[in-house]
Amino acid sequence: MSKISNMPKAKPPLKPLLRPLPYGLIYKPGFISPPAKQEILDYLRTLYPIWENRFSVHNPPPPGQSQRQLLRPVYWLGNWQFACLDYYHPPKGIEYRCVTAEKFPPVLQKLVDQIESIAHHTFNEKDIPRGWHFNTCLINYYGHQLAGDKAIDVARVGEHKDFEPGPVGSLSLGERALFQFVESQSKNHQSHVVLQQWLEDSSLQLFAGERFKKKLFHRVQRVDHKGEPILGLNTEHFETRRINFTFRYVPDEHITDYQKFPNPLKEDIFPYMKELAEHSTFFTDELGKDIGQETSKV
Ligand SMILES: O=C(O)CCC(=O)C(=O)O
Repeated sequence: MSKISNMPKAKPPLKPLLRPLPYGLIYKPGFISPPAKQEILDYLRTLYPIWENRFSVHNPPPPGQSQRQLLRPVYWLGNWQFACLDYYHPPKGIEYRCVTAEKFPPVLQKLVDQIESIAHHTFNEKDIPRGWHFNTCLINYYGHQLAGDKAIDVARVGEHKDFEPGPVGSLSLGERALFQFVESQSKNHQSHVVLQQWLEDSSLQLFAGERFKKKLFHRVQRVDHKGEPILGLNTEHFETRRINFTFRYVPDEHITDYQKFPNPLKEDIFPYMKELAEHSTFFTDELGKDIGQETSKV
């Protein structure tokens, strides 16, 4: 008998327990390095997200619906799709939906370049429209609304589709979120969960194609509540425990400077532009250009 047989067997190296995901879906835990995460958090602490209403004077609630505030503070980069402008929704809803906004900071641009390259290497050409690149980012803050002595958990997003053409890339920071792709026949039918994925801190998710991007809806069902909130963010009366960035593509010709918007729509979004301008030289300049234009006409 060899001595070796009495020795404890060497354990096989631990493999990450990753299931093979179907075509159209990519998930990479740990995609954001710790230094990049720190840089993103430092950047987030310079932003002042806003609370938007879903409707406005010139886009009032349809019959049966009433004015409501979005469930979370948001910030957009590249272009701002104010909820009251009804979001970018081709083929019909393309004009005056996207207002020119601030550029991505270098740390996000670097990650975006990597994500685009992953998309080109993984997805079929037919699922990547000509000219596709990430030029739009929605930053969603998930957490608790603090109202007096009450803390209301609003960390969820109802089922919807992102209508911008091509793949969508999503980066997550903070507590993990349960993200679901669902099949939905109508508002009166219960949706059926097709696939769900926990989106962890520092992870990347990318989705594209007929099934995950075009056919299925997606939603955030809940966000864990196990760690500490993310501190130092400028979200008054709101405790944030997760931040998500979704990167999208809007063709440049559908992104319009504020000063070029028709007056009724300008009136609707002016209060938001003003609020953003309180902390952003970019938005101050955009409003300034508009005033310049008005006076130059006189
Ligand atoms: O927070 C997330 O993971 C997803 C956000 C989302 O669905 C969206 O921005 O459209």
